[in-house]
Amino acid sequence: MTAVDVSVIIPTVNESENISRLIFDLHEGLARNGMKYEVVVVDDDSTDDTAALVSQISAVNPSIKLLSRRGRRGIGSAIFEGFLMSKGRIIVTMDADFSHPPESVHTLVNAMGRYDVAVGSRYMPGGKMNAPLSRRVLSLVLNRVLRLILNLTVHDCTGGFIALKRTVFDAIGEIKAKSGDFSFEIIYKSKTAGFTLTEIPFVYRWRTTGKSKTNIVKFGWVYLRSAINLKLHSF
Ligand SMILES: Nc1nc2c(ncn2[C@@H]2O[C@H](COP(=O)(O)OP(=O)(O)O)[C@@H](O)[C@H]2O)c(=O)[nH]1
Ligand SMILES: [Mg+2]
Repeated sequence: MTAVDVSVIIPTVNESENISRLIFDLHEGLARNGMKYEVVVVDDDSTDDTAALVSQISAVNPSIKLLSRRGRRGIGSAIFEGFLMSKGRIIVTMDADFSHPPESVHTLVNAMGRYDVAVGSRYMPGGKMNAPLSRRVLSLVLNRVLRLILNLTVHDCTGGFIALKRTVFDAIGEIKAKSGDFSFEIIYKSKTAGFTLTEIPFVYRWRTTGKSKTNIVKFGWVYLRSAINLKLHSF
């Protein structure tokens, strides 16, 4: 076994109201379950205290790591650079705003006993998407279309809450997606490479503090283009 069991990668922009509490909750859930973990926060020029808070925590807990990017943006490349910096045998991607429940991380991690990739899903029995109606409808329609284009069995391919073995990351290589399309890039490439996937329901909570940086209408088009590119050029 490697020194680190689980690396949790969290992209952030202005999440000072969430990040300390999230790191604390992850520590409670993972360390208390006997897992050696690390948290890699990839921050893009937050103008609030996000980066300062993470570096303060990392000074007392070396399992918490900060990658501060300057003049850069994009969840996709943040996740990829977080992967490159991480050491865990298992890697988990999650948002900083509690939309992905920290208490569900160990459920995804446990699924790694039987599968190579575990996809957190809002769109299967037991899962739920709590968000404004327009956002829910657009997300559902987008997921239907993406499933068709990429021929996926997974019901939620844009959720961003995924656990994967490091061997999967080593095989699929660079993540080219710029934003939340990293989710279906990982799902599609790992499926195409022959890895096993499972879907685990989770209840998505709409953020209660801080602001969403997603414009789903704009991203809808970006996602469609990127799905078509994946289909035409990947592997
Ligand atoms: N590093 C990085 N993180 C980002 C960027 N945009 C959003 N995030 C983070 O990615 C996660 C999801 O973003 P969020 O704004 O909540 O989007 P939404 O959940 O789709 O409304 C949060 O943790 C954000 O702080 C970015 O450009 N760079
Ligand atoms: Mg969010």
